[in-house]
Amino acid sequence: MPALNVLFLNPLAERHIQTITTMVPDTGVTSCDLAHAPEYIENTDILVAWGFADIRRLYLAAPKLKWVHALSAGVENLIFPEIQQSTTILTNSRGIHGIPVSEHVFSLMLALTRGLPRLIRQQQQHVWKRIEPQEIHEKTIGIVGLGSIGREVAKRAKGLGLHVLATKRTATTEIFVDKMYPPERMNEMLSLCDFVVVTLPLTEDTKELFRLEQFSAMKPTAYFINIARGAVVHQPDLTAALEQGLIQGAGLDVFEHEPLPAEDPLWDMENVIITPHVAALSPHYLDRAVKLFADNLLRYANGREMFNIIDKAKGY
Ligand code: OXD
Repeated sequence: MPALNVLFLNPLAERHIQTITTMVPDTGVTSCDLAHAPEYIENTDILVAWGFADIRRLYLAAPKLKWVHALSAGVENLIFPEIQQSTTILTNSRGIHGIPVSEHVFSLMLALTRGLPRLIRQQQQHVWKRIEPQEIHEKTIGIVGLGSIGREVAKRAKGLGLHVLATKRTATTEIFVDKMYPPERMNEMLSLCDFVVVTLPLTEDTKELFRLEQFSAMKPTAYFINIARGAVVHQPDLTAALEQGLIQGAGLDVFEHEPLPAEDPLWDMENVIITPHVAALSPHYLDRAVKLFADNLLRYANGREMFNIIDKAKGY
């Protein structure tokens, strides 16, 4: 019997299993989907799942489980009363998202400012019609909730010649940020921004943080980019802000309800780019996530302090 049994609710390649067993040799690694997980859960010590997986029933049937790890940064479905009241450790994969998500943020910003949605529509109709794209150089970007993703956005923003503002709960010195704001001064920051990029986790405090008041504080020429969680925004207010021209446009990867319902008005807005929650995805995602998990597994196995532990009361 291996010393530790890990159950992954995601397919793994042989190299992923090797990454884990090279780090902690006496580990049994099984991977299956949620439907087959009850077959293995009795002997599982560590469960690895996506944050959106509905694992509650599985959790309640897991007598040995000591640790649940999220392959994602978001842990929304992994927090429920029973796990909150337990001593089960909950960790996430924060720290591996910065590269793909910041590249996605700039894809959206550049596509919106260079007029790509309109140019692609013209291409589909074989229309040769020149437009006047905008520049992002020397514009101001405001990053709401500066963390590891926000820092990668800030670094790239500086490289592209933007002024960088950011909100953060705890004051830190940030080399790529020109000015930091505490969360209670967010609206003041929003009023200065040409681009507002949301990189906050979803918690009780951040739920529906963006309402009409926040969109009204923004410039009518500003673009709103959300790669965090849809529920950080009151979506009907965002829709109204776009319809009423309170802001110029939006790049949205996340929504209150996913998939975004087919009848949602956001789909057909010419000033909106919609992507289906793919900002973090890249061919390197799982390799990075497994490496991060294996590093933490080694700490766990040696009784050392683990990283990326979620405060189950706060939700991040
Ligand atoms: C995540 C995401 O939470 O990709 O990891 O949204």
